[in-house]
Parts: sequence; C-alpha cells; structure tokens
Amino acid sequence: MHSAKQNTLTENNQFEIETVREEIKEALLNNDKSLAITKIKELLDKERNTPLNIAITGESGSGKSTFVNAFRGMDNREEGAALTGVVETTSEVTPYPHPNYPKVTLWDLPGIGTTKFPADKYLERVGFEKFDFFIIVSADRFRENDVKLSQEIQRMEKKFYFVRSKIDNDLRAERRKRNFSKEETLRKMRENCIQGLRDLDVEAPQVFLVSSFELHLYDFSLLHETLDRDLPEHKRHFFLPTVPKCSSSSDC
Ligand SMILES: Nc1nc2c(ncn2[C@@H]2O[C@H](COP(=O)(O)OP(=O)(O)OP(=O)(O)O)[C@@H](O)[C@H]2O)c(=O)[nH]1
Ligand SMILES: [Mg+2]
Repeated sequence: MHSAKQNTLTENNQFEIETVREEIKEALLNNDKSLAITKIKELLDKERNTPLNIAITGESGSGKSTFVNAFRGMDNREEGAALTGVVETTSEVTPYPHPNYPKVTLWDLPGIGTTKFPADKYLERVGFEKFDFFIIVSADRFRENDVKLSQEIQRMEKKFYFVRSKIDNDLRAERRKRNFSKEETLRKMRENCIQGLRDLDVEAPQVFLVSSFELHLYDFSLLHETLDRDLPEHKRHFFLPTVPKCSSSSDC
C-alpha cells in the first residue's frame, strides 16, 4: 500500500512464479506448445501451493477473534471457532486455516498493549515477518494503539487494511438520539478512521465498517472484494465471500 517493497506474498514464491510466467511466454513465442503446457501446469501447481498468511490484529476486545470466525464463515459458538469473550481472551498467536483454501491461514493475534504483549514490543513478539499482510480491527474511536500499530506496520513495509468493528453496537446506541441518521453515523465513523490514518501519512487509507454479527450489512463484502482485487493475479478468487451461516444478529 505504501511502498514498492510491500508484498502480499512471500517474495521467494512470487519470484518463482514470475520466473515460470516468463518461461511460458518464451515457450509460446518459440511456438513450443508442449513446453508451454508443462510450464502452465507447473505455474498452477505453484499458485495452489503458495501460502498466504493474514494477521488479524488490534486492541484486546476489539473483536479480532470474532472477525476471524466470521471470515471463515463460522459462528463464535461453533466447534473449532476461535475463542471469544468479554474479558481478555486470546493470549497466543493462533493460526486458523481458511476452510475453503488450506494454503490461506488467518492468524488470530493477542491484543496489542496487554502485559504479555506491550505496544512497543508487540510486532516483534507476534513475529510480524511471517505475515503477508495485516487486518487491524478497531472498535470505538481511532485510538493510540491503532496509531502505533499502523505506524509500525508501515515501518516494517507491510500492508494493512483497517476494519472498524462492532458497527451494530454503535448504530444501536446512536439510534437513541434525536435526529438519528444511519448514513451520517456511518459517514462519521468512516471519516474518523480515515482521518486518523491520513494523519499518519497513510496515502490511501483502506477503511471498512464491519459488524461480524451482520455480515450482509456495511462493508464486509466490500472488504472481500478489495482483498480479491488487491491480491496478485494468481491468488485471485481466494477471497470471494464465504457464504455466512448467520446473516443477522438474532441467529449468531
Ligand atoms: N455487537 C458486536 N459485538 C462483537 C462484535 N465482534 C465482537 N464482538 C464482541 O466483543 C467481545 C470481544 O470479542 P473478541 O472477538 O473476543 O475480541 P478480541 O479482539 O479477540 O479480544 P482479545 O482476544 O481479548 O484480544 C465479545 O463479547 C464479542 O462477542 C461485533 O461485530 N458486534
Ligand atoms: Mg481474541
């Protein structure tokens, strides 16, 4: 998102894939169909086997584990779902395979700024190098820890998307006010995050308003589409939305 060095895939894999692509072009130019077919098969094989590691990060309680479950098309109560809770819950960096794409791993991270993971040592302790990109999950306002995370991820020359979570909660609370406007409330929340990121020199902040309990509303689908679009060509279609098992807060 911020520099040419940033990559969503490990550079080695990408290099190998580029090499095979070049070999295919050359085989086609030389009219060597049989070599081209062999190389195309090799390319498809490499693409299938390219791992993608996505870190879900943010403050404790911001809704990271719930988001991981939603992303995997699961409900918090299902067996195999990441544990969620009203008190600090995730204390280890935990991998969850994507149900449809075994090479895609979602990493549920502990909250930034807890005793075990203080803000200044956070990225180092969670082992940031192994992640291809980050999704920062933030509830409420754009906070100091969001600032620190965004800055550090940029400094590490990695890419991130920003998810403003628990939108259902905010709308429910705001609805009690006179002159409530859903559109205006959503606009203000989006603007607050975008401005917070712009103040940190993020050129084109990617902000998504999400309720992990109401996946059919707000920006959840847009987030999937954006990830799908941003990924290098060979990883396309990995992120076409998993059909959620629950579509309203009442059945989640
Ligand atoms: N209303 C609402 N509640 C949510 C949403 N996402 C998470 N929650 C609730 O927020 C609380 C914290 O969610 P978790 O997913 O455990 O948060 P976390 O960021 O993983 O927390 P730690 O593991 O402690 O860092 C739980 O009670 C969730 O049910 C959401 O989109 N809407
Ligand atoms: Mg958690």
